[in-house]
Amino acid sequence: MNSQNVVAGLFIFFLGEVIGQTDSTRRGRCEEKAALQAEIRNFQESQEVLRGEVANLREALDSVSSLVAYSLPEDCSAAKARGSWTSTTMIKPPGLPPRLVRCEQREQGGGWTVILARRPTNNPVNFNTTWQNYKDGFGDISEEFWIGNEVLHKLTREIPHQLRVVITDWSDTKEKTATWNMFVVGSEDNRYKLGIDGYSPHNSTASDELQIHNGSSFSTHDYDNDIDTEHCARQHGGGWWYFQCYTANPTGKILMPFQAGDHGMIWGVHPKKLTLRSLTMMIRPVSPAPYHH
Ligand SMILES: [Ca+2]
Repeated sequence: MNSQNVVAGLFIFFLGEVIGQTDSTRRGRCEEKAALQAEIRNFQESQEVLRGEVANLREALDSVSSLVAYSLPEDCSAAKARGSWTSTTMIKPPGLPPRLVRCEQREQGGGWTVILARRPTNNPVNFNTTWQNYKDGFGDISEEFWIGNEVLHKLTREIPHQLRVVITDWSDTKEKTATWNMFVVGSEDNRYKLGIDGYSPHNSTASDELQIHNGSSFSTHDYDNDIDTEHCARQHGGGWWYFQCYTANPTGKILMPFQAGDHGMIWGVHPKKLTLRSLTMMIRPVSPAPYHH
């Protein structure tokens, strides 16, 4: 064998080795690819399983939430009937989702759901607001708020309710109160029309400034439903059952004693007109705990 043949033989040998190695690398890559594909399949399968479990959990959570909602009291009188004395209570009004409300459980036997609260505060709530806000309710239930016209309608549409008002004015910080034995709020289609009657003079130290609002539609600065040629809500700065325009303006601005103006939180007309410092309105069923599931 001459040296040329040796070189050729070596060359062929190394070429064979290189080709063999390339083949094994290719085989290795194929195996890796198959393993990766299997892992991806496994991952996809476990993802499907997880998705199923999340759906099951969601379903379980829904039924727990509806159970909780079902077991909540419909209003503060139902809460009182179950022995609740707390002022902040989660209720489930008929036909509406659960919501936090303020209850008055001590005054006059309790069971009152507070629907409007006003008092001087460092963070006054803007009551000169939209139809939508008055529909849904707004403010802070530990300070100033409006409960919402939809809640008022749903609570009062089937169950006879009474209304109680507690006011103070700047000249006399002693509370004055008044009670009406009929209070009902119509649907939004009826522009949340007010029904009020049955002022009880023997039970009241505040004058009846609401009876005259009976039958009025609700108005806000973006909806003029009053019978006046003017837009009472814009003129007087609240959302209310204005007519021509008011004898009580509970959602007006809280004015200081030295201020004056018809846009204020006013109770009554001259010479009985009071500029109010605080006001609370609350309702309860005439008969206790009348709701049925
Ligand atoms: Ca008008």
